Amino acid sequence: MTKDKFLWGSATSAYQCEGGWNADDKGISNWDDFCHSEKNNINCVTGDVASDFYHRYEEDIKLLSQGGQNAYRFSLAWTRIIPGGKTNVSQAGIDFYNRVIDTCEKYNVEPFVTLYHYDMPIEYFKNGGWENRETVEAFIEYAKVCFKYFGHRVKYWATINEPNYETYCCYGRGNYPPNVKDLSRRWKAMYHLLLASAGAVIEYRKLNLSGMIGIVSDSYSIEALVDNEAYQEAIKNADLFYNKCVNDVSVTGKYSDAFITKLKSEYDLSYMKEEDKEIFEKGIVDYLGINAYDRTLVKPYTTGETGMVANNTGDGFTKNATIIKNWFELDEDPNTKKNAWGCEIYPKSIYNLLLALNAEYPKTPIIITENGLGYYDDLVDGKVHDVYRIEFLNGFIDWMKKAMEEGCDVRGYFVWSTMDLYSWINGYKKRYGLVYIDYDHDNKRILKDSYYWYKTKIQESIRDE
Ligand code: BGP
Repeated sequence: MTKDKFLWGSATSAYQCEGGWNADDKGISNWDDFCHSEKNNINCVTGDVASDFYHRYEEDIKLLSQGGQNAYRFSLAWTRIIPGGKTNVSQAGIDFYNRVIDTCEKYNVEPFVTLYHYDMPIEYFKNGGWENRETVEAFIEYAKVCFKYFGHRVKYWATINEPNYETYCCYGRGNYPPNVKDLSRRWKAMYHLLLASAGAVIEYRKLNLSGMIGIVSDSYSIEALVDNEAYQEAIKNADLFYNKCVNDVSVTGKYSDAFITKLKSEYDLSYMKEEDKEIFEKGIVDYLGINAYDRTLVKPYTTGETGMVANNTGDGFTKNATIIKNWFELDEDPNTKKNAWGCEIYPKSIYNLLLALNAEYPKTPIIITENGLGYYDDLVDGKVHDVYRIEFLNGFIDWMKKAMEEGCDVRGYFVWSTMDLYSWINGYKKRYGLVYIDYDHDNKRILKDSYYWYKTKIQESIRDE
């Protein structure tokens, strides 16, 4: 991978910002289906309109560019490109993303494209989703279509967004569709996600394009408040559970023995086929995309059944409690500040994480594909003074730079998110954007203080390079 300019950008995903859920040819996705069902009972909103990016992409990309950013990470909706989970490609879907890429070109913004960010055709989802190996084949066919149409225009590709966090929520916490609490199903779905990712990497390489392809992995600095053997063991187990389960396979082409031994002792792994080993080996990524929000504090497992609780209400006190029987439990540091959804405000975690990743995978470049702070922003007199977000992001960027000075090979950084958007189960009040969206007034875009701060931070960073 040749060294290009550092990517300074921000990110979104299709379901969270596009809206136009049934516009033109678009098929129905698992998230359309879930949000329209009675299972969507916490914040009861949908992504039907979301940030209306489907109609306002030009304004959003222009603002991003005027904010000094040189890259935009977004995802393609599988349901727009191949509606109905069949084989027919929708010209309307291709045209839409070509218009988005044209707009990026017009404003000198590098498009950074994720193939899959949680939303899949409902037809595959109803057939078992990622638990069904047929979805892997279907995804690879979809990836080939995307490379065919956009491969010559897009230099940065990501296969899958967060195989860990998605399956943690879908099959652990049970708050994302299919709302299951069964880790054996989680591991199977994750295996297929990783196989699909490796398969897409192989297809991309066959085309001999000049870009690069990686995976986006939510990864954590796993830490403990106590230093003894039992806590060290909990750290190791949590590292397997959250990080290495995805990163080892994607970066080294194989699972670690420790991980397989641990899984084998609890689950049937007959879906792991011998012939897949070659796919994983050939499907090694060019870079590792990291979504970094907070650290993970753990303690040893003591007692009780496996259970995971998510704070999706932003009530300021519900704990994101987790017990993984015989592995670890999540811990709490009463001295660290958190947002209303229980996310620690701890920028140094990016430094700790980057150093750990560099030690583990020294040859693989890293791109920070997401970093951001969810908050209840207030619009006062037409302004949003989000000092808390500025402080958070500034801390992360400075700690990232320190890690780079110490030898970590980081090639880009993306704020989550470009503008406010749908925050999955958390609805619309949990805002992450550099740009505020006034949902009550025609989705008007209003630049937050963090938007201006980021512009200056990028300019200063480029000057200091
Ligand atoms: C990541 C996802 C994003 C985004 C972000 C914030 O896990 O890739 O899609 O949503 O987290 O999370 P949330 O919206 O749940 O607060």
